[in-house]
Amino acid sequence: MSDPRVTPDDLLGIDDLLSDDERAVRAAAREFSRRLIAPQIAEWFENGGIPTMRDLAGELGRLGALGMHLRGYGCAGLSAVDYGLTCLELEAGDSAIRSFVSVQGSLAMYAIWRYGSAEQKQQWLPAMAAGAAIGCFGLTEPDHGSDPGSMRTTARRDGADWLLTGRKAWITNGSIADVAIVWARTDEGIRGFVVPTTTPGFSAPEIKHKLSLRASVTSELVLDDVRLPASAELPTAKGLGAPLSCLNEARYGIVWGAIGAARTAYETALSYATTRTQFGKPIAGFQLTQAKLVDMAVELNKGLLLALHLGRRKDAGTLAPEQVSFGKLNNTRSALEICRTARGILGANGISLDFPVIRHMANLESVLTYEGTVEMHTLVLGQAITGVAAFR
Ligand code: TGC
Ligand code: FAD
Repeated sequence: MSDPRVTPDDLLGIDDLLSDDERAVRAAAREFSRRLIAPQIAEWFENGGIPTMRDLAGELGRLGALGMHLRGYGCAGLSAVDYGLTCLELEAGDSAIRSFVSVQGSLAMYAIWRYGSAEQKQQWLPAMAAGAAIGCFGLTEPDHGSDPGSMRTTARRDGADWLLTGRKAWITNGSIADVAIVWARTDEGIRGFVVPTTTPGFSAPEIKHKLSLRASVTSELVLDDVRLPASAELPTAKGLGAPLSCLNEARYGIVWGAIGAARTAYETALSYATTRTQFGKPIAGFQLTQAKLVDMAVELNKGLLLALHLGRRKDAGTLAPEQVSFGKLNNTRSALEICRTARGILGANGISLDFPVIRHMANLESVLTYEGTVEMHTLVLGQAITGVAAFR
Protein backbone atom coordinates (compact mmCIF):
# COMPACT_ATOMS: atom_id res chain seq x y z
CA MET A 1 0.00 0.00 0.00
CA SER A 2 1.45 3.39 -0.96
CA ASP A 3 1.76 6.22 1.55
CA PRO A 4 -0.98 8.87 1.42
CA ARG A 5 0.02 11.91 -0.65
CA VAL A 6 -1.13 15.51 -0.51
CA THR A 7 -2.41 17.49 -3.47
CA PRO A 8 -1.50 21.20 -3.53
CA ASP A 9 -5.10 22.37 -3.99
CA ASP A 10 -6.47 20.22 -1.15
CA LEU A 11 -3.65 19.88 1.34
CA LEU A 12 -5.80 18.36 4.10
CA GLY A 13 -7.90 16.09 1.88
CA ILE A 14 -11.06 17.98 2.83
CA ASP A 15 -12.70 16.72 -0.37
CA ASP A 16 -12.83 13.27 1.22
CA LEU A 17 -15.21 14.69 3.83
CA LEU A 18 -17.81 15.56 1.19
CA SER A 19 -20.36 13.19 -0.31
CA ASP A 20 -20.71 12.66 -4.06
CA ASP A 21 -23.92 14.70 -3.99
CA GLU A 22 -22.17 17.58 -2.22
CA ARG A 23 -19.35 17.51 -4.75
CA ALA A 24 -21.95 17.65 -7.53
CA VAL A 25 -23.65 20.71 -5.99
CA ARG A 26 -20.25 22.36 -5.66
CA ALA A 27 -19.36 21.53 -9.26
CA ALA A 28 -22.58 23.12 -10.52
CA ALA A 29 -21.95 26.31 -8.54
CA ARG A 30 -18.30 26.42 -9.67
CA GLU A 31 -19.34 26.04 -13.30
CA PHE A 32 -21.91 28.81 -12.84
CA SER A 33 -19.34 31.11 -11.27
CA ARG A 34 -16.76 30.50 -13.98
CA ARG A 35 -19.26 30.86 -16.85
CA LEU A 36 -21.49 33.70 -15.70
CA ILE A 37 -19.47 35.73 -13.20
CA ALA A 38 -15.72 35.47 -13.84
CA PRO A 39 -15.69 36.70 -17.47
CA GLN A 40 -17.48 39.98 -16.71
CA ILE A 41 -16.94 40.74 -13.05
CA ALA A 42 -13.97 43.11 -13.43
CA GLU A 43 -16.04 45.26 -15.80
CA TRP A 44 -19.08 45.16 -13.50
CA PHE A 45 -16.90 46.14 -10.55
CA GLU A 46 -15.23 48.96 -12.46
CA ASN A 47 -18.54 50.30 -13.79
CA GLY A 48 -20.22 49.97 -10.40
CA GLY A 49 -23.06 47.56 -11.14
CA ILE A 50 -24.41 44.54 -12.98
CA PRO A 51 -26.65 45.76 -15.82
CA THR A 52 -28.10 42.27 -16.26
CA MET A 53 -28.79 41.65 -12.56
CA ARG A 54 -32.41 40.61 -13.17
CA ASP A 55 -31.29 38.00 -15.70
CA LEU A 56 -28.56 36.84 -13.35
CA ALA A 57 -31.13 36.55 -10.55
CA GLY A 58 -33.12 34.20 -12.80
CA GLU A 59 -29.99 32.15 -13.47
CA LEU A 60 -29.29 31.96 -9.73
CA GLY A 61 -32.87 30.79 -9.27
CA ARG A 62 -32.35 28.04 -11.86
CA LEU A 63 -29.17 27.01 -10.03
CA GLY A 64 -31.33 26.60 -6.91
CA ALA A 65 -29.18 29.08 -4.97
CA LEU A 66 -32.02 31.32 -3.74
CA GLY A 67 -33.33 29.97 -0.46
CA MET A 68 -31.35 26.83 -1.25
CA HIS A 69 -31.66 25.23 2.18
CA LEU A 70 -35.29 26.20 2.78
CA ARG A 71 -38.02 23.62 2.22
CA GLY A 72 -41.18 24.07 0.15
CA TYR A 73 -42.39 27.06 -1.90
CA GLY A 74 -40.15 26.23 -4.87
CA CYS A 75 -36.95 26.24 -2.79
CA ALA A 76 -34.31 23.61 -3.50
CA GLY A 77 -34.52 22.09 0.01
CA LEU A 78 -30.83 21.13 0.03
CA SER A 79 -28.55 20.90 3.07
CA ALA A 80 -26.69 23.66 4.89
CA VAL A 81 -23.41 22.21 3.60
CA ASP A 82 -24.72 22.32 0.01
CA TYR A 83 -25.70 25.94 0.55
CA GLY A 84 -22.29 26.72 2.06
CA LEU A 85 -20.41 25.14 -0.83
CA THR A 86 -22.53 27.18 -3.23
CA CYS A 87 -21.78 30.41 -1.33
CA LEU A 88 -18.07 29.56 -1.50
CA GLU A 89 -18.08 29.05 -5.26
CA LEU A 90 -20.18 32.15 -5.94
CA GLU A 91 -17.96 34.33 -3.76
CA ALA A 92 -14.90 32.89 -5.51
CA GLY A 93 -16.42 34.87 -8.41
CA ASP A 94 -17.28 37.96 -6.40
CA SER A 95 -18.65 38.83 -2.95
CA ALA A 96 -21.42 40.83 -4.64
CA ILE A 97 -23.02 37.67 -6.01
CA ARG A 98 -22.88 35.85 -2.68
CA SER A 99 -24.21 39.01 -1.07
CA PHE A 100 -27.18 38.98 -3.43
CA VAL A 101 -27.82 35.33 -2.61
CA SER A 102 -27.42 35.92 1.15
CA VAL A 103 -29.82 38.82 1.24
CA GLN A 104 -32.36 37.17 -1.01
CA GLY A 105 -32.34 33.70 0.55
CA SER A 106 -30.97 33.96 4.06
CA LEU A 107 -32.42 37.32 5.05
CA ALA A 108 -35.52 38.29 3.04
CA MET A 109 -36.82 34.82 2.15
CA TYR A 110 -35.84 33.33 5.49
CA ALA A 111 -37.72 36.09 7.37
CA ILE A 112 -40.89 35.32 5.40
CA TRP A 113 -40.34 31.55 5.53
CA ARG A 114 -39.84 31.51 9.30
CA TYR A 115 -42.08 34.35 10.50
CA GLY A 116 -44.55 34.97 7.66
CA SER A 117 -48.24 34.17 7.24
CA ALA A 118 -49.40 31.50 4.78
CA GLU A 119 -50.45 34.27 2.38
CA GLN A 120 -47.08 36.07 2.61
CA LYS A 121 -45.25 32.80 1.93
CA GLN A 122 -47.42 31.96 -1.08
CA GLN A 123 -47.21 35.47 -2.47
CA TRP A 124 -43.45 35.91 -2.27
CA LEU A 125 -41.41 32.73 -1.74
CA PRO A 126 -41.92 30.90 -5.07
CA ALA A 127 -41.18 34.07 -7.07
CA MET A 128 -38.14 34.84 -4.93
CA ALA A 129 -36.81 31.27 -5.20
CA ALA A 130 -37.02 31.63 -8.98
CA GLY A 131 -35.28 35.02 -8.92
CA ALA A 132 -38.36 36.62 -10.47
CA ALA A 133 -38.88 38.80 -7.40
CA ILE A 134 -35.98 40.42 -5.55
CA GLY A 135 -35.91 41.06 -1.81
CA CYS A 136 -33.97 43.24 0.57
CA PHE A 137 -33.67 43.38 4.37
CA GLY A 138 -33.75 46.70 6.18
CA LEU A 139 -32.34 46.57 9.69
CA THR A 140 -29.43 49.06 9.79
CA GLU A 141 -30.17 52.77 10.10
CA PRO A 142 -27.92 55.78 9.50
CA ASP A 143 -27.41 56.20 13.28
CA HIS A 144 -27.86 52.58 14.42
CA GLY A 145 -25.67 49.89 12.88
CA SER A 146 -24.03 47.59 15.43
CA ASP A 147 -26.81 48.47 17.87
CA PRO A 148 -30.01 47.76 15.91
CA GLY A 149 -32.00 47.53 19.16
CA SER A 150 -31.88 51.36 19.27
CA MET A 151 -33.55 51.74 15.87
CA ARG A 152 -35.72 54.81 15.30
CA THR A 153 -37.90 53.64 12.39
CA THR A 154 -41.43 53.37 13.74
CA ALA A 155 -44.60 51.54 12.82
CA ARG A 156 -47.78 52.93 14.36
CA ARG A 157 -51.33 51.75 13.99
CA ASP A 158 -53.81 53.89 12.07
CA GLY A 159 -57.16 52.14 12.24
CA ALA A 160 -56.58 48.68 10.81
CA ASP A 161 -53.45 49.85 8.94
CA TRP A 162 -49.81 50.38 9.85
CA LEU A 163 -47.91 53.58 9.05
CA LEU A 164 -44.12 53.19 8.73
CA THR A 165 -41.79 56.16 9.04
CA GLY A 166 -38.01 56.26 9.14
CA ARG A 167 -34.81 55.60 7.26
CA LYS A 168 -32.67 52.52 6.71
CA ALA A 169 -29.08 52.71 5.43
CA TRP A 170 -26.64 50.46 3.58
CA ILE A 171 -29.29 48.07 2.33
CA THR A 172 -28.11 45.49 -0.21
CA ASN A 173 -30.46 45.15 -3.24
CA GLY A 174 -32.54 48.11 -1.94
CA SER A 175 -33.08 49.96 -5.23
CA ILE A 176 -33.73 46.82 -7.28
CA ALA A 177 -35.95 45.06 -4.75
CA ASP A 178 -39.60 44.19 -5.31
CA VAL A 179 -40.12 43.58 -1.62
CA ALA A 180 -38.41 44.93 1.48
CA ILE A 181 -38.42 43.29 4.88
CA VAL A 182 -38.43 46.32 7.17
CA TRP A 183 -37.82 46.16 10.92
CA ALA A 184 -39.49 48.90 12.93
CA ARG A 185 -40.27 49.89 16.50
CA THR A 186 -43.91 49.61 17.61
CA ASP A 187 -45.61 50.19 20.96
CA GLU A 188 -45.21 46.44 21.55
CA GLY A 189 -41.54 46.23 20.59
CA ILE A 190 -39.64 45.55 17.35
CA ARG A 191 -41.69 44.00 14.54
CA GLY A 192 -41.06 43.03 10.91
CA PHE A 193 -43.06 44.15 7.87
CA VAL A 194 -43.31 42.88 4.31
CA VAL A 195 -43.26 46.04 2.20
CA PRO A 196 -43.88 45.91 -1.57
CA THR A 197 -41.48 48.54 -2.90
CA THR A 198 -44.22 50.08 -5.07
CA THR A 199 -46.08 51.21 -1.94
CA PRO A 200 -46.53 55.03 -1.93
CA GLY A 201 -44.07 56.72 0.44
CA PHE A 202 -41.35 54.08 -0.09
CA SER A 203 -38.19 55.02 -1.97
CA ALA A 204 -34.70 53.53 -2.16
CA PRO A 205 -31.99 55.92 -3.38
CA GLU A 206 -28.81 54.10 -4.31
CA ILE A 207 -25.62 54.77 -2.34
CA LYS A 208 -22.84 55.73 -4.75
CA HIS A 209 -19.06 56.21 -4.47
CA LYS A 210 -18.39 52.81 -2.84
CA LEU A 211 -14.88 51.44 -3.27
CA SER A 212 -15.93 47.98 -2.09
CA LEU A 213 -18.66 45.61 -3.33
CA ARG A 214 -18.95 47.83 -6.37
CA ALA A 215 -20.89 45.24 -8.35
CA SER A 216 -23.54 45.09 -5.62
CA VAL A 217 -26.48 47.48 -5.26
CA THR A 218 -26.48 49.24 -1.87
CA SER A 219 -29.22 51.72 -0.97
CA GLU A 220 -31.02 53.73 1.61
CA LEU A 221 -34.64 52.90 2.32
CA VAL A 222 -36.80 55.96 2.94
CA LEU A 223 -40.16 55.31 4.58
CA ASP A 224 -42.37 58.37 4.51
CA ASP A 225 -45.70 57.42 6.11
CA VAL A 226 -45.82 54.13 4.20
CA ARG A 227 -49.35 52.80 4.71
CA LEU A 228 -49.62 49.02 4.96
CA PRO A 229 -52.53 46.71 5.72
CA ALA A 230 -52.47 44.73 8.97
CA SER A 231 -51.58 41.65 6.90
CA ALA A 232 -48.15 43.17 6.08
CA GLU A 233 -46.84 42.43 9.56
CA LEU A 234 -44.77 39.25 9.98
CA PRO A 235 -47.13 37.63 12.49
CA THR A 236 -44.69 35.61 14.58
CA ALA A 237 -41.68 37.96 14.57
CA LYS A 238 -41.65 39.43 18.08
CA GLY A 239 -38.69 41.48 19.29
CA LEU A 240 -35.06 41.97 18.22
CA GLY A 241 -34.41 38.24 18.38
CA ALA A 242 -36.38 37.81 15.11
CA PRO A 243 -34.09 39.86 12.84
CA LEU A 244 -31.04 38.54 14.71
CA SER A 245 -32.15 34.98 13.95
CA CYS A 246 -32.15 35.89 10.24
CA LEU A 247 -28.62 37.25 10.62
CA ASN A 248 -27.46 33.83 11.87
CA GLU A 249 -28.51 32.41 8.50
CA ALA A 250 -26.68 35.00 6.42
CA ARG A 251 -23.60 34.98 8.64
CA TYR A 252 -23.41 31.23 8.14
CA GLY A 253 -23.22 31.73 4.35
CA ILE A 254 -20.46 34.31 4.80
CA VAL A 255 -18.37 31.82 6.80
CA TRP A 256 -18.14 29.78 3.58
CA GLY A 257 -18.21 32.62 1.08
CA ALA A 258 -15.18 34.44 2.49
CA ILE A 259 -13.14 31.28 1.88
CA GLY A 260 -14.12 31.44 -1.80
CA ALA A 261 -12.82 35.00 -2.18
CA ALA A 262 -9.61 34.02 -0.37
CA ARG A 263 -9.18 30.90 -2.53
CA THR A 264 -9.27 32.95 -5.71
CA ALA A 265 -6.66 35.35 -4.32
CA TYR A 266 -4.47 32.47 -3.13
CA GLU A 267 -4.66 30.60 -6.43
CA THR A 268 -3.84 33.79 -8.33
CA ALA A 269 -0.84 34.50 -6.10
CA LEU A 270 0.43 30.92 -6.37
CA SER A 271 0.19 30.92 -10.13
CA TYR A 272 1.80 34.37 -10.37
CA ALA A 273 4.64 33.41 -8.05
CA THR A 274 5.55 30.37 -10.14
CA THR A 275 5.74 32.38 -13.37
CA ARG A 276 7.02 35.80 -12.29
CA THR A 277 10.81 35.87 -12.46
CA GLN A 278 13.06 38.25 -10.49
CA PHE A 279 16.77 37.94 -9.72
CA GLY A 280 16.90 35.13 -12.26
CA LYS A 281 14.31 32.77 -10.80
CA PRO A 282 10.57 32.51 -10.15
CA ILE A 283 9.62 34.47 -7.02
CA ALA A 284 8.01 31.25 -5.68
CA GLY A 285 11.59 30.01 -5.26
CA PHE A 286 12.35 32.61 -2.56
CA GLN A 287 11.84 31.46 1.01
CA LEU A 288 10.02 34.65 1.96
CA THR A 289 7.45 34.07 -0.80
CA GLN A 290 7.02 30.44 0.18
CA ALA A 291 6.36 31.45 3.77
CA LYS A 292 3.59 33.75 2.57
CA LEU A 293 2.05 31.09 0.34
CA VAL A 294 2.19 28.52 3.12
CA ASP A 295 0.57 30.87 5.64
CA MET A 296 -2.18 31.57 3.11
CA ALA A 297 -2.74 27.87 2.40
CA VAL A 298 -2.81 26.98 6.10
CA GLU A 299 -5.39 29.67 6.93
CA LEU A 300 -7.45 28.81 3.85
CA ASN A 301 -7.65 25.14 4.75
CA LYS A 302 -8.34 25.84 8.43
CA GLY A 303 -11.14 28.20 7.41
CA LEU A 304 -12.65 25.60 5.09
CA LEU A 305 -12.54 22.94 7.80
CA LEU A 306 -14.22 25.36 10.18
CA ALA A 307 -16.95 26.13 7.65
CA LEU A 308 -17.58 22.43 7.08
CA HIS A 309 -17.66 21.75 10.82
CA LEU A 310 -20.26 24.50 11.31
CA GLY A 311 -22.20 23.24 8.29
CA ARG A 312 -22.38 19.72 9.69
CA ARG A 313 -23.61 21.15 13.01
CA LYS A 314 -26.22 23.24 11.20
CA ASP A 315 -27.49 20.19 9.35
CA ALA A 316 -27.62 18.31 12.65
CA GLY A 317 -29.56 21.17 14.27
CA THR A 318 -26.81 21.81 16.84
CA LEU A 319 -25.30 25.06 15.54
CA ALA A 320 -25.35 27.85 18.16
CA PRO A 321 -25.30 31.57 17.21
CA GLU A 322 -21.98 31.98 19.05
CA GLN A 323 -20.46 29.30 16.82
CA VAL A 324 -21.63 31.26 13.78
CA SER A 325 -19.92 34.33 15.28
CA PHE A 326 -16.72 32.24 15.66
CA GLY A 327 -16.83 31.36 11.97
CA LYS A 328 -17.75 34.83 10.73
CA LEU A 329 -15.03 36.43 12.85
CA ASN A 330 -12.28 34.02 11.88
CA ASN A 331 -13.04 33.45 8.22
CA THR A 332 -13.64 37.07 7.20
CA ARG A 333 -10.55 38.23 9.07
CA SER A 334 -8.27 35.55 7.65
CA ALA A 335 -9.75 35.85 4.14
CA LEU A 336 -8.91 39.55 4.12
CA GLU A 337 -5.39 38.83 5.35
CA ILE A 338 -4.95 36.23 2.59
CA CYS A 339 -6.08 38.76 -0.03
CA ARG A 340 -3.73 41.42 1.33
CA THR A 341 -0.81 38.99 1.21
CA ALA A 342 -1.74 37.93 -2.32
CA ARG A 343 -1.87 41.55 -3.37
CA GLY A 344 1.69 42.02 -2.18
CA ILE A 345 2.93 38.93 -4.02
CA LEU A 346 1.59 40.37 -7.27
CA GLY A 347 3.59 43.57 -6.80
CA ALA A 348 2.29 46.39 -8.99
CA ASN A 349 -0.04 43.98 -10.79
CA GLY A 350 -1.68 43.45 -7.41
CA ILE A 351 -3.41 46.81 -7.66
CA SER A 352 -4.88 46.12 -11.11
CA LEU A 353 -8.37 44.87 -11.86
CA ASP A 354 -6.70 42.68 -14.50
CA PHE A 355 -6.07 40.25 -11.63
CA PRO A 356 -8.82 39.12 -9.25
CA VAL A 357 -7.06 40.13 -6.07
CA ILE A 358 -7.55 43.77 -5.12
CA ARG A 359 -11.24 43.46 -6.06
CA HIS A 360 -11.68 40.61 -3.58
CA MET A 361 -9.59 42.48 -1.01
CA ALA A 362 -11.72 45.61 -1.34
CA ASN A 363 -14.95 43.56 -1.19
CA LEU A 364 -13.86 41.82 1.99
CA GLU A 365 -13.59 45.17 3.76
CA SER A 366 -17.42 45.27 3.53
CA VAL A 367 -17.80 41.61 4.41
CA LEU A 368 -15.72 42.27 7.53
CA THR A 369 -18.16 45.03 8.56
CA TYR A 370 -21.59 43.83 7.54
CA GLU A 371 -23.53 41.10 9.32
CA GLY A 372 -21.79 42.16 12.53
CA THR A 373 -18.35 43.74 12.67
CA VAL A 374 -15.22 42.01 13.96
CA GLU A 375 -15.75 43.84 17.23
CA MET A 376 -19.37 42.64 17.60
CA HIS A 377 -18.47 39.00 17.00
CA THR A 378 -15.50 39.34 19.36
CA LEU A 379 -17.87 40.64 22.04
CA VAL A 380 -20.37 37.82 21.36
CA LEU A 381 -17.58 35.31 21.94
CA GLY A 382 -16.26 37.33 24.88
CA GLN A 383 -19.67 37.00 26.49
CA ALA A 384 -19.76 33.27 25.72
CA ILE A 385 -16.37 32.78 27.37
CA THR A 386 -16.67 35.09 30.38
CA GLY A 387 -20.41 35.22 30.94
CA VAL A 388 -20.19 39.03 30.95
CA ALA A 389 -21.84 41.16 28.22
CA ALA A 390 -19.49 44.04 27.29
CA PHE A 391 -21.55 45.60 24.47
CA ARG A 392 -22.50 48.70 26.43
P1 TGC B 1 -29.54 41.25 23.10
O1 TGC B 1 -30.24 41.80 24.30
O2 TGC B 1 -28.29 40.50 23.27
O3 TGC B 1 -30.57 40.32 22.29
C1 TGC B 1 -31.90 40.72 22.02
C2 TGC B 1 -32.68 39.44 21.81
O4 TGC B 1 -32.18 38.77 20.65
C3 TGC B 1 -31.67 37.46 21.03
N1 TGC B 1 -30.45 37.23 20.24
C4 TGC B 1 -30.41 36.39 19.22
N2 TGC B 1 -31.33 35.57 18.71
C5 TGC B 1 -30.97 34.83 17.66
N3 TGC B 1 -29.74 34.89 17.10
C6 TGC B 1 -28.79 35.69 17.58
N4 TGC B 1 -27.58 35.73 17.01
C7 TGC B 1 -29.10 36.50 18.69
N5 TGC B 1 -28.42 37.42 19.42
C8 TGC B 1 -29.26 37.84 20.36
C9 TGC B 1 -31.42 37.56 22.51
O5 TGC B 1 -31.46 36.29 23.13
C10 TGC B 1 -32.54 38.46 22.96
O6 TGC B 1 -33.73 37.68 22.99
P2 TGC B 1 -34.85 38.00 24.09
O7 TGC B 1 -35.88 36.94 23.85
O8 TGC B 1 -34.19 37.90 25.41
O9 TGC B 1 -35.35 39.37 23.80
O10 TGC B 1 -29.37 42.46 22.08
P3 TGC B 1 -28.36 43.68 22.09
O11 TGC B 1 -29.17 44.90 21.78
O12 TGC B 1 -27.53 43.67 23.34
O13 TGC B 1 -27.45 43.37 20.81
C11 TGC B 1 -26.62 42.25 20.73
C12 TGC B 1 -25.74 42.32 19.46
C13 TGC B 1 -24.76 43.47 19.55
C14 TGC B 1 -24.95 41.02 19.39
C15 TGC B 1 -26.62 42.46 18.22
O14 TGC B 1 -27.34 43.63 18.22
C16 TGC B 1 -25.86 42.37 16.92
O15 TGC B 1 -25.68 41.28 16.42
N6 TGC B 1 -25.38 43.53 16.32
C17 TGC B 1 -24.78 43.52 14.99
C18 TGC B 1 -25.81 44.03 13.99
C19 TGC B 1 -25.69 43.36 12.65
O16 TGC B 1 -25.06 42.33 12.48
N7 TGC B 1 -26.35 43.92 11.65
C20 TGC B 1 -26.40 43.31 10.38
C21 TGC B 1 -27.45 43.99 9.51
S1 TGC B 1 -27.90 43.04 8.07
C22 TGC B 1 -26.55 43.07 7.08
O17 TGC B 1 -25.52 43.55 7.41
C23 TGC B 1 -26.72 42.43 5.77
S2 TGC B 1 -25.33 42.46 4.76
C24 TGC B 1 -25.71 41.11 3.83
C25 TGC B 1 -25.00 41.04 2.54
O18 TGC B 1 -25.01 41.97 1.71
O19 TGC B 1 -24.46 39.91 2.31
P1 FAD C 1 -21.04 51.29 13.72
O1 FAD C 1 -21.99 50.43 14.45
O2 FAD C 1 -21.21 52.76 13.81
O3 FAD C 1 -19.56 50.90 14.16
C1 FAD C 1 -18.42 51.69 13.84
C2 FAD C 1 -17.21 51.04 14.51
O4 FAD C 1 -17.40 51.04 15.94
C3 FAD C 1 -17.04 49.56 14.10
O5 FAD C 1 -15.68 49.26 14.04
C4 FAD C 1 -17.69 48.83 15.27
O6 FAD C 1 -17.23 47.51 15.43
C5 FAD C 1 -17.29 49.71 16.43
N1 FAD C 1 -18.17 49.54 17.57
C6 FAD C 1 -19.50 49.80 17.66
N2 FAD C 1 -19.98 49.45 18.86
C7 FAD C 1 -18.93 48.97 19.56
C8 FAD C 1 -18.77 48.42 20.87
N3 FAD C 1 -19.80 48.27 21.70
N4 FAD C 1 -17.55 48.02 21.25
C9 FAD C 1 -16.48 48.11 20.40
N5 FAD C 1 -16.57 48.60 19.16
C10 FAD C 1 -17.78 49.02 18.74
N6 FAD C 1 -27.53 46.35 6.82
C11 FAD C 1 -28.80 45.87 6.66
O7 FAD C 1 -29.64 45.99 7.53
N7 FAD C 1 -29.14 45.24 5.48
C12 FAD C 1 -28.28 45.09 4.45
O8 FAD C 1 -28.63 44.52 3.42
C13 FAD C 1 -26.95 45.61 4.60
N8 FAD C 1 -26.06 45.52 3.56
C14 FAD C 1 -24.83 46.13 3.68
C15 FAD C 1 -23.99 46.19 2.57
C16 FAD C 1 -22.77 46.85 2.65
C17 FAD C 1 -21.89 46.95 1.44
C18 FAD C 1 -22.35 47.42 3.88
C19 FAD C 1 -21.01 48.09 4.01
C20 FAD C 1 -23.18 47.38 4.99
C21 FAD C 1 -24.45 46.75 4.89
N9 FAD C 1 -25.34 46.75 5.97
C22 FAD C 1 -26.61 46.25 5.82
C23 FAD C 1 -25.00 47.48 7.19
C24 FAD C 1 -24.07 46.74 8.13
O9 FAD C 1 -24.73 45.69 8.76
C25 FAD C 1 -23.51 47.75 9.14
O10 FAD C 1 -22.62 48.59 8.44
C26 FAD C 1 -22.82 47.08 10.30
O11 FAD C 1 -23.73 46.39 11.12
C27 FAD C 1 -22.02 48.09 11.16
O12 FAD C 1 -22.80 49.22 11.47
P2 FAD C 1 -22.22 50.70 11.19
O13 FAD C 1 -21.68 50.74 9.81
O14 FAD C 1 -23.30 51.65 11.56
O15 FAD C 1 -21.00 50.87 12.17
